[in-house]
Amino acid sequence: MNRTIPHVVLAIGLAVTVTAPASPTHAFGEGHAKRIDLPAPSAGYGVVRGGRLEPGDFDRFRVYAHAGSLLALAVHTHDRGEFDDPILGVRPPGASDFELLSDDGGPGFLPRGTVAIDRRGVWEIAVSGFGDEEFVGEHEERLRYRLSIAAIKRPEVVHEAEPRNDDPERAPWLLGGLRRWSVAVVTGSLEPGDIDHFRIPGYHPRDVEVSLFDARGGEFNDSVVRLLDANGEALADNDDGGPLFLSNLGLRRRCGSTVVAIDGYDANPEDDILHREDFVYHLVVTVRRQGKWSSLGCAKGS
Ligand SMILES: [Ca+2]
Ligand SMILES: [Ca+2]
Ligand SMILES: [Ca+2]
Ligand SMILES: [Ca+2]
Repeated sequence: MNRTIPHVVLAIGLAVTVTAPASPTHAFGEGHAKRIDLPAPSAGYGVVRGGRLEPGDFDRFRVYAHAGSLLALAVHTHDRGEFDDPILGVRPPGASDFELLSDDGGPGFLPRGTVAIDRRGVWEIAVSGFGDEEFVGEHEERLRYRLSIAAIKRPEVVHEAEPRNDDPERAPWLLGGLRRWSVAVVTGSLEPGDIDHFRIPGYHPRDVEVSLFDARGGEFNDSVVRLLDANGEALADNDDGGPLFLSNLGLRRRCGSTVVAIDGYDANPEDDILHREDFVYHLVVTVRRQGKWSSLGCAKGS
């Protein structure tokens, strides 16, 4: 099959641009020309691309990445991985083997993970169905997905508005929320007993997806993530959605701001000792605005 690969340029320090292939292969957003201006300041830049898989099909995306950066990738589906089972691969420039091969990083059967970029150039991201680890289309999956691609330019640099983020009412705002898709990337640090909050504005009905990553695939670090409304009421929480002990979750919000709380797993919540987690994390928040701005906007102050 004569495939045209969408080329996503994550130009660190500049707006993200996506150049259109000569003939888009799918109608569901793969390969359509688009320019996305991302909010600043941010630890990195992100884009979301929609795709569709059917038996015999696989999708490839090309991302220009800089040495020293980190790619954080997540595939989302409507059923949050309950039945859909895609896989994800990342191949370095000029390499024949995939460096990241993720099947069920989480939640459910969905893949996600990070790749440390050790050389500048065009990295290939491939999405296919369960069992197709050669990425040639040999699978039986039939699904629509969204691929969230975040490039963290300096993964060792923490900026999370500490100690202001201890207080949900003073926490930094993420995302303007005015675009159809928005991606925010924060590099933060959890120290024993620490909790970090970030706020997402509530101008609009929207789908919110929150993924927490570290540089080692969650093998040693154990987060808990909660979503709260502006009054501190719990909307959703997740402990080990994946990868491994890291957390991810999503929900649809009608109106009102949403607070993301990053906490460490506390093995004994009844005692006076708070969590002992101590690690640098990368938080990727993806917001998809629902409906038209003019007709579905939320009341001011909601
Ligand atoms: Ca899978
Ligand atoms: Ca912190
Ligand atoms: Ca904090
Ligand atoms: Ca956990």
